[in-house]
Amino acid sequence: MSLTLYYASGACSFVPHVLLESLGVPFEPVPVKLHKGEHLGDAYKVINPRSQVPVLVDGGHTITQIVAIVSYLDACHPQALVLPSAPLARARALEILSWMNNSAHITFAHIFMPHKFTDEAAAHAAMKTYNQQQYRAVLQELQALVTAAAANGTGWLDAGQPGALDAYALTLLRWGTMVGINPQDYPALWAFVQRLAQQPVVARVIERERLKLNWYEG
Ligand SMILES: N[C@@H](CCC(=O)N[C@@H](CS)C(=O)NCC(=O)O)C(=O)O
Repeated sequence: MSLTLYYASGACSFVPHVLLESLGVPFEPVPVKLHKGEHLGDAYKVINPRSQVPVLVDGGHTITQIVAIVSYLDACHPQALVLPSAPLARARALEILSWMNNSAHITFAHIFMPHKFTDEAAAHAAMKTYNQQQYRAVLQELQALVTAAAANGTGWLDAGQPGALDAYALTLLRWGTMVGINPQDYPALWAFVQRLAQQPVVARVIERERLKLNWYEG
């Protein structure tokens, strides 16, 4: 298959970006500059009318939504165990991935892009403050998950080797540092993210996306 990944530096597209790199399949990574509004232009809307990253193109087929992309790559590469094959373990992995995508991610969006949720500018500050507290609870939950993974012996949220869940965990903590959250408030999660960032597959993607892990300045 001929794969293309449309991604934006530091965005949630980091998740399939890491996954593709870890699968070792050839793919073309195409950067989309969200800060320059490239995703809002007509050319990108042909690729994704919702104007979002990530987009995976496989031959003539376009797949959006992280959960769908992860499921698709899992189905295409059953031997790689992108998702566990045992029914309960698979459900647990999808449970966490869905929570990251439809809850944790959205809580962050209320802090980072409040204008997406109300056009009343006066409401933005309160929305940011409230959701920063909510987001702290998200990071606490994430820290509990990585702590449990360490206790279970694998050390990763994904079975055996770092994958989509791990990459999402890194992204969510990194985003927290961009909105004034000190990663040291979550020592086990921060240690996990730093260890993950050193894995060669993940380090390659961090390098390609030119990511700074910690934006917190105190
Ligand atoms: N549920 C979507 C979320 C995608 C999403 O929120 N992408 C963000 C980057 S993290 C984006 O493209 N934002 C640009 C925008 O919405 O204007 C998915 O799983 O792909």
